Amino acid sequence: MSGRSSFLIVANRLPVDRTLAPDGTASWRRSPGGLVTAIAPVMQRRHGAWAGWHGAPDEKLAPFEQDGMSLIPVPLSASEVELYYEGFSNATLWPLYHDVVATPVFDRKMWDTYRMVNQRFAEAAAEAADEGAVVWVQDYQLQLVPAMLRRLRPDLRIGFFLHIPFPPTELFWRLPWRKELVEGLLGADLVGFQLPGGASNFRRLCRRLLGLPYKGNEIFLDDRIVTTQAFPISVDFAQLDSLVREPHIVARAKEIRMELGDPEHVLLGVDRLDYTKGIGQRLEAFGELLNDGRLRPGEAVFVQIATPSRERVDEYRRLRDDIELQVGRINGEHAQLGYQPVWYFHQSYNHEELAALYLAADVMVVTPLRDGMNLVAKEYVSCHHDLHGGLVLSEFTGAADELRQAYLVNPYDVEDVKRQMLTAMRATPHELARRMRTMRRRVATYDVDRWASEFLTALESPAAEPSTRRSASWRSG
Ligand code: ADQ
Repeated sequence: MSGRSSFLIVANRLPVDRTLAPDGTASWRRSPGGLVTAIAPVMQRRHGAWAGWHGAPDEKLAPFEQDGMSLIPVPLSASEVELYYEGFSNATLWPLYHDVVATPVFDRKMWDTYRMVNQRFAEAAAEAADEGAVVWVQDYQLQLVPAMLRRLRPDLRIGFFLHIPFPPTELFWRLPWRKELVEGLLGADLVGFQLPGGASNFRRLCRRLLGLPYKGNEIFLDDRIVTTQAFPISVDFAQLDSLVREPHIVARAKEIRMELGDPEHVLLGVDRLDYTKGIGQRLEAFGELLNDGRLRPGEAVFVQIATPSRERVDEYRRLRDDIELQVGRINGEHAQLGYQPVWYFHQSYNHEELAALYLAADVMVVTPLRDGMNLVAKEYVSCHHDLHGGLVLSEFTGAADELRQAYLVNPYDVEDVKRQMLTAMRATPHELARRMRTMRRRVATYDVDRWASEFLTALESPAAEPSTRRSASWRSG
């Protein structure tokens, strides 16, 4: 099977974006983000390949090379993008897995398309993988791929990682196609989750839905064992830490504060514009602090960066209108000549500008209603070698499990959010440094490299090998 890869990533998107030069020529640029950075060295070492959609509907592209990676574009038609991606992935699974904070859509056509597209990804992977290769499937858009791929290629070692939370049985149970989805995941040798809670939700579900026994991390199928385990994802700490020490980033951070009118406190939110992120909740808290007079006019500004996201899904369009109305109200009521309380940007930023913003912010406000991990919180911590800065962090993020020294909040409790925002603003430098030091130690130790290498080590350990059969002395536990 020469020309095939011994290491393969399968993800909804390829790790590249197409850019158009003014003269119309197209080229590919590596997308920003920790996943590619963490995996790139492994890809180069093992002649790795990556199968995923290239981002343009109704276009078929031949495989190509970029940055030492073989990229295998998986085509999607416009209607598949609508039904598989915007539909089943983002209007059904996304809200269902995030505590049903929006109502999931259950639509048979969406499901049929999801299944069909997952089959296409599995076939692309089967075609590209060398004998005995390691295949790592990513995220909720491709939950059927592990079983489909195993059927085509039983020789492979298959891992799956879910980037979003895995819900409790009671919520998952609503899904009309619950059995197929769980069987899809069980095609993997190793199923990874952000938190131990997600892994145990999954094991309990397998027992209740399929009657499968488990012990510890292992689920026992008739002929093999599936390992389930938490691998909390992280960021490239060293890269961010050195970036914010560069003079041009330091200068830019100072400039940002000046441009905001040099207030005492700069509060910052950075998110994809998504209803799970609790953007409305934090703006409400900030607005009330101004209404109550607990913040003096001019004392603090709130900068909210909201990356455009899933703009063709109804719920996201409504969210954008709601947030913009809320920002307009707060500014209408509290702005003065020379003072604007909320600065709202519906834009994407490059990583240098984002790093300067993190460095400029005294308080980072991260208030999701539910979030698998939340990398923004870890990025903020990585950018504060000055040990200045307070992190207000929702208890409902995966990151809250590790960053215990944050100012933890229940985002549903507006008084709690207000109190913790104020506490962070009024904290002494000594108190901020104490908290920040511990959080930085954690992120520096568990960075994204460690995440990837721990996952791959577990996937390739003998216990996870597909041939493993055990006459295990398990109990149904
Ligand atoms: P997301 O829901 O996208 O990720 P998050 O973990 O915060 O959430 O990652 C967002 C990333 O986008 C960060 O790296 C951030 O810097 C970047 N970003 C945000 N706004 C930006 C902007 N305006 N311009 C440029 N970059 C911006 C999903 C799950 C999370 C999980 C991750 C990784 O929902 O829970 O942490 O995957 O597994």
